Amino acid sequence: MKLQMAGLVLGFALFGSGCGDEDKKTTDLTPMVSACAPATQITGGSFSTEELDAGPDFMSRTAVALAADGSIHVVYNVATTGNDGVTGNWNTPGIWYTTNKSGSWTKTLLVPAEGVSREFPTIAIAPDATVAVIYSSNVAETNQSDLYLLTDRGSGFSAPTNITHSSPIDTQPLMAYDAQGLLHVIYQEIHDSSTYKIGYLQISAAGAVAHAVAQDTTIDYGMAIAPDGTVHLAYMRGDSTSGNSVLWHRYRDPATGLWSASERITAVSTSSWMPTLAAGCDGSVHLAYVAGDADTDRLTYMKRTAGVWSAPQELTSGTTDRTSFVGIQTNDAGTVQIAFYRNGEVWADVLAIRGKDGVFDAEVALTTDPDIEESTPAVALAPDGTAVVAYPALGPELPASAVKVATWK
Ligand SMILES: [Ca+2]
Repeated sequence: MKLQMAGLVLGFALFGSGCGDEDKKTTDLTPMVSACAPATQITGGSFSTEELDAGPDFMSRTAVALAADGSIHVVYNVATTGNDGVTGNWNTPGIWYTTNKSGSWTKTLLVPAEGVSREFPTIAIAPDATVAVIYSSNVAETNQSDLYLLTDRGSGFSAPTNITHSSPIDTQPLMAYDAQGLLHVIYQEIHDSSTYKIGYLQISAAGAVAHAVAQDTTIDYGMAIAPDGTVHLAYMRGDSTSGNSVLWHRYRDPATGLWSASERITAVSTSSWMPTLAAGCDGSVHLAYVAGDADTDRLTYMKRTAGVWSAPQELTSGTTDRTSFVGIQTNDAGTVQIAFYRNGEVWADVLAIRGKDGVFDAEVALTTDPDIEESTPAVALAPDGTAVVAYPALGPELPASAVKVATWK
């Protein structure tokens, strides 16, 4: 396996598009020395829930970001049903945005469906408070898909601009800002039915896009951006000998633009998948994922300190544990906030766990209604320890659904 992976030990040069000055901004990043800002660790507290949207349509794929002023920003898909009157299939989804920045929740149709699917919305907030949304959109009656960017610099969102323009199918973006305001985006490129690659691009504060493609093949990945601009990537690959899925990690050095060698970080004797990452200001990397056998799917945690990964730590238990859809964030105080979905003892609920230095409190159920299926939680975490978990809730009358946030106070 190591020999096979050796071929992946190659960086790739960034090639810019647009004017030269902007290219320099994206390629000549000066690495900064990470220093953890003063932050507080809150103890006690509990989650309280708000419903942000509800209706007869199918809501899904929530993403959430917290601004420095404490306001919550959520994007999600809404698809209507039964458009052809025959099959009752989901109609194409559009993207909605809601925020409590004004003091109360306001809801905006950010991108209408217009006959094609707008999917996988993701949101991030820059150090200068710019709100960025990226999503994938297909082209009518083709499988082609590109990524689009909208930004709100304080006076409303811009029109979407295509940031990939490439022939492969570009989809499922994940993104985060570094401390210098550079936006880093990891996404999936589907070149054909058997060729999946991880794409990577940067967007400068001025909007210049520079992109390149990592060569790894995967359909399951997580990413995190350290304050100094280091891009961390964890991803799942099949192990041909054991037949299990295993997790790998690599990172991009902002000073050289080169990617590290890929390092296998979970054992081939256990199946591991659905990696999600958070990067600490001290250079640490936090990984939450699912590890399973025939009977259980466990929420599992690992931490990378000074380049070394800790042993896997199971955070859930129970004989019918079916954990999935994991989200994780960390802050300058070292608090680690994880949210996840479980289809097990209590049917289809969202739960949360928080901890620090590998010591985690007992899990908290954010939802308990057996008639409602809550899933796919997205997590944001403020410097003061305030955590926000956003998720869609489906039922009990299908397709009626809702989007909710649970806030730790
Ligand atoms: Ca439930």
